[in-house]
Amino acid sequence: MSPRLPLVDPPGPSPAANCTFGGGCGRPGEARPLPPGLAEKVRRHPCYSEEAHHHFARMHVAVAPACNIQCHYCNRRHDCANESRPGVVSERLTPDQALAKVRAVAAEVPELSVVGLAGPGDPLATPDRTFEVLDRIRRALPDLTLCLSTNGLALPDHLDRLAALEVGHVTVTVNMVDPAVGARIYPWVLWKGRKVAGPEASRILSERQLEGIAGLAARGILCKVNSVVIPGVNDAHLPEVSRRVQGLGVFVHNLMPLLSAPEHGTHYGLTGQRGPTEAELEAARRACELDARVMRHCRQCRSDAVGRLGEDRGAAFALARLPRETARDAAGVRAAHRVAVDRRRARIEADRRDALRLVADLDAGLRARVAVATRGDGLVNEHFGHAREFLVYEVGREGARLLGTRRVERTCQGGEGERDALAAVLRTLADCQAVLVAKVGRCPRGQLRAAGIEPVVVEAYRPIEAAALAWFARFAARAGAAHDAAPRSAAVA
Ligand code: CLF
Ligand code: SF4
Repeated sequence: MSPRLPLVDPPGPSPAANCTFGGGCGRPGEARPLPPGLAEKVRRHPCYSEEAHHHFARMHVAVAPACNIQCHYCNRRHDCANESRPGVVSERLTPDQALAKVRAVAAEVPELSVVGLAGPGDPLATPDRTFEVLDRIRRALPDLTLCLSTNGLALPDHLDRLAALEVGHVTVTVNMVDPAVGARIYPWVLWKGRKVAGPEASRILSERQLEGIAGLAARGILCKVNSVVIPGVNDAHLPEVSRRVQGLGVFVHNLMPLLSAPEHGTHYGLTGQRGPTEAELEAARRACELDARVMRHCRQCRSDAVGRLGEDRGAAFALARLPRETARDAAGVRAAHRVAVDRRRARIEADRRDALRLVADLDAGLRARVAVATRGDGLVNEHFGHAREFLVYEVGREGARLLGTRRVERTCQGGEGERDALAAVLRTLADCQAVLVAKVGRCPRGQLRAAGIEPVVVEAYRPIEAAALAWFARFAARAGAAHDAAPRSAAVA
């Protein structure tokens, strides 16, 4: 197959200049490493470090039943869209149930490193319940990182309590810093016992959010800002949001697409407000990347999600399935996993450095896009037909940089619907030059080729970045050969 032309992308940061976390991805020896304290804080947090998300898991405990504001992308029957895809939480937990669930997951999932409170309402709208849960988890399982997500309205009132419980990471959803924009997102907030509507509601919310974010920084609590990208409402305004929050010490900005299917019953869903296209989301992320680190591996997970990002083992830990008592907390098993991950990281980094040498002399402007099927561990280790998502990387001589994740239906479904699912995957990956997989069947292999996407199995079970670079070196050689051959052919003709 002759290679398609390399991409000519809109001007944007290069992979090396913008490793997603500017070194905070935890790669040893990255060009702009984070200060040691900060690097250590994100090293095992799957949301704050793209690199860590290959190795570590989070779990959410859905203990927050209520909210103190109204967002047009949410209704009270669904998960908090700040942190979840809209969908009903299976179970709302009491503090006792939450602790039992955390103990059970911790005993069974060695890669668990973070427990988060992220809905279905706002955890700080019911602070007593939230702090009871945080306190009990902190005492029972001190090696786990505590994380919390909030709309920020009540945040300034609880900063000291968060710090006292060593909650290391707080996400604040900031969709605007201009009340005129906010009035199109938030119909009301509950403030000092009364419902405030219009731009005044957004003014109060914004002031409280910014005050809370500054307070987190002052206490050494790492802050991530989530923003929902709403085309025509706040998309053009988000770079201003990024600048403001970056100035307050926010660690990373996560731009998530609005999900607004009519069946969710939200205001936006019912009034036809659409979410962004892939291109619009990418444009918004690039615009914000000029001022802030931008997260690209968020999965908009449920408020009761369990597992690595991209997998959901929540059903296996439903209340009815929890043991009456969990005898062990398996802290030793988790510690052993961390040691094993450090060894794996060293091997991955060595492979990456070797692979970078293969492409060091290529044209700096040469770029390609590859999709990767992975089950975790930072490896190309998933069968094409089993993949429920692909990670899409932009590859250049500086390295491979994650652009985003794309969900798909499994194409290997035992017959029914496979043809439609494959067609959908081909559309989803249409902008990619190759797809790196552990294995791929003959039929999809042919169809991928026909669609101009090279199926690559020779890099199976290698670390993702090294595999992408090795493929890129071959791709560039073929592109160069095709380029050299073209004038000669023309001359002969
Ligand atoms: Fe949960 Fe959020 Fe903590 Fe992560 S999720 S409270 S920071 S532990 Fe992560 Fe899920 Fe995206 Fe949230 S992938 S929705 S960013
Ligand atoms: Fe829903 Fe979360 Fe918004 Fe509250 S903050 S209305 S729970 S999306």
